[in-house]
Amino acid sequence: MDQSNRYANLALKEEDLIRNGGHVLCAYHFKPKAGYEAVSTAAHFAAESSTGTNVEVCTTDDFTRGVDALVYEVTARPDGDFLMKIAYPLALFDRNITDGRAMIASFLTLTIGNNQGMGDVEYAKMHDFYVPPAYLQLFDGPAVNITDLWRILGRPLTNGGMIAGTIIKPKLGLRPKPFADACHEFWLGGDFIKNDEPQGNQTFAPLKETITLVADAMRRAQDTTGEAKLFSANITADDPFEMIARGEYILETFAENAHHVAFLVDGYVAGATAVTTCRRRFPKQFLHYHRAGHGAVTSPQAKRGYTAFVHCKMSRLQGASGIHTGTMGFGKMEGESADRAIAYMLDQDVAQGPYYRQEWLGTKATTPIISGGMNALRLPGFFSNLGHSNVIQTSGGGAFGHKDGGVAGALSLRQAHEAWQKGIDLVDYAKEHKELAGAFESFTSDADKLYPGWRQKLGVAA
Ligand code: CAP
Ligand code: MG
Repeated sequence: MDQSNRYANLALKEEDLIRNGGHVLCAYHFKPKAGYEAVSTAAHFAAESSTGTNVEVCTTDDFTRGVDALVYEVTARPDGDFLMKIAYPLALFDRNITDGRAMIASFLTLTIGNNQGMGDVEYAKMHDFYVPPAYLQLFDGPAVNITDLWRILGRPLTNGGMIAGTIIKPKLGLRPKPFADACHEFWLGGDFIKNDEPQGNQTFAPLKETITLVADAMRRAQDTTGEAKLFSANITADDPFEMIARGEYILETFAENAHHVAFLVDGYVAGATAVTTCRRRFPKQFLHYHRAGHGAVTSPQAKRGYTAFVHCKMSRLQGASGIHTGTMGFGKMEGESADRAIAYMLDQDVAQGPYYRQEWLGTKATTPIISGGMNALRLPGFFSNLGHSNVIQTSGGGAFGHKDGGVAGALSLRQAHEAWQKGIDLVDYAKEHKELAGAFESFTSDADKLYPGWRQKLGVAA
């Protein structure tokens, strides 16, 4: 059934929709199945995403029609598919009965819900969305971000620079004492340690035992170095009450250092409820959003779902203090240098996305967390591409893969950041900093690729 006359209005002007502020706007790359026409299929997509189904129903009234999602653009793309833009009336989105605020669950159920499996749609993937002020103000947004961590570290609260971090590796398989020993080692040279995304309460490393030892390791490392240290503890669980129990135990155990603790939530796999449980039950803690699993829908290979840009934008609305933003082609995970647009969208108050300019109206920034195959040698190129170093950077292999161990690995990360900040060539800086020189010898394939001739300059035999 062609529903274009009801769910498509290509005469609508985007600037009018934005000025009126009554709609969330979504841009999809979309392809109808063979034999289906683009506009009528888009109209059906909008129907299934709002007030309709595949046939007219007798219960529809004028009010219903007034909140229809409307296709306002269908434009052929060079790739052989279409750009489809849909305006979703704000009234469609669910609101809490407790405080009237908005929820990402409802945003996703409508805009990336049943429409992902329609028989007449080959694929549709959201590449950007626009949130008007009336809806933006209903989201929690971040309560804490890198500024709060710089304050704990005694850094300048503006441009406080890279927080040198690691992930305790191996990803799984360390019992409590070797885990805590690794934490202590890294903290003697670095700032920030996170649980790896699957680490929690495995039977070989009970959370309560591990956290007790890690809290002690933090105290000792702080005493030894005279520096504040940070730990991002994974509290992800299916059950919000389990998450709360973990968080409460962790804060109680870290005691006088409880404000040095961030909470890590595997936000993609555990979903919006888990993120919001953490954001609302522990609003004073840095909410570390790990995105493990996102690649299933955000990968450029995926034709459905939404992009990494969209995923990260949703996390700022939910209140992530920081989210893994990718290494923009400088690390081991999928990504490219243009992904810096994700970081700008997260930490600026006005940012241009692929299709929409978003004003965040004072919403706190979400800090880019840069991780995945990084080491000291890769940092300068990354920072130059991004244009700044106000990020949390976590190197797992890049720290504990250092030939001289975790302390040297941590120091090499700090030294690489210093060299970039000072505008000094990394090889030249390594001549005066042995841990950084050690990183060249530890990651020789990177060194050869990024710094040809490094061996001669550092007097290292081939
Ligand atoms: C990195 C990491 C991170 C990924 C996540 C890992 O370890 O701990 O989870 O970087 O990817 O498990 O691979 P390494 P992203 O430093 O040893 O690579 O940040 O892109 O979400
Ligand atoms: Mg990991």
